[in-house]
Amino acid sequence: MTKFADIKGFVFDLDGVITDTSVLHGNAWHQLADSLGVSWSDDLANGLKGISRMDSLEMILKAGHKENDYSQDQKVALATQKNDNYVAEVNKMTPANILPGMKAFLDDLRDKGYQLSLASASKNAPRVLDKLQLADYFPQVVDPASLTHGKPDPEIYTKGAQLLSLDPAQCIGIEDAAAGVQAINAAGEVSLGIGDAHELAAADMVFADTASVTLENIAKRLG
Ligand code: B16
Ligand code: MG
Repeated sequence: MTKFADIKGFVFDLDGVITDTSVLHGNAWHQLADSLGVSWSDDLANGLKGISRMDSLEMILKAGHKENDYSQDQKVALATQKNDNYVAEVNKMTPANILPGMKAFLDDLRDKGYQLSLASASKNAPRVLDKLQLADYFPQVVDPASLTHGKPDPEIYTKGAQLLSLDPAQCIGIEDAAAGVQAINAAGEVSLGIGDAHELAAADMVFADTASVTLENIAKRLG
C-alpha cells in the first residue's frame, strides 16, 4: 500500500470535486430529457456523473427506449443544444462557486510543492477553471478529445500522471463519481472519493465533503 510520503502529485476531477457543475450538467440534461419525453430520475442523474457528453446522451435515450429514434447528426444536434444551455450557466460562474475548502486545499498543495493535473471528462473544463480563476493551478490538463475511452476506463487518469512525469502510484486521484473512482483504481493511483461512502465504496478513502479534504486528513488515512 502506498504511503503518504510516496505521494508527489494529485490528479483532480473537476465537476463535483472543485466545483458543483454536476448540478448545472444535471439541469441541462433534465431539460433535454423533458423535451424528448424521457422521464428523469435521481439514478439517471447520478449515473451521468463523469460520463462524456455523447455517452450521457446515449444513456438518457436508452433510459427512454429511444436510442434508435435519432440519426447520428440529430444526436450531435441534441448534445449541442444541451451544451449551449450548460455553457450559458457556466458563463455566470465566479470564484464563489469553488466548493468549500477546495481553494485552501489547492493553495496548500501548491505551497508544499505537489504537482497538479486535471482529469476531467468535460470539454468545457478550461472555461470552468477560467471562470473560477483557477487556471494557474492547473498548467497540465488532460484533453478529453485525445481519449479513446471515457471513465471508468483508466486512460484519463493514466494520462493525468503522465503529464506530471510521475508513476501512477505516486499520485492521488480525486473523484466524486463511482465511474471515476473505478478509473483511478484501474490506473494504479490512490483513489480519494468525495461523497456517499456506499456509492464510492471502491475508493481507498472516502470523505463526506470537500471541506474535509485536507493534507492532514489524507496523511492520517494513508499512514
Ligand atoms: P462536457 P468530470 C464530466 O466532468 C461531468 O461529470 C459529466 O456530467 C459531463 O457529461 C462530462 O464531464 C462531459 O462534459 O459536456 O462539458 O464536455 O466529472 O469528469 O469533471
Ligand atoms: Mg466529477
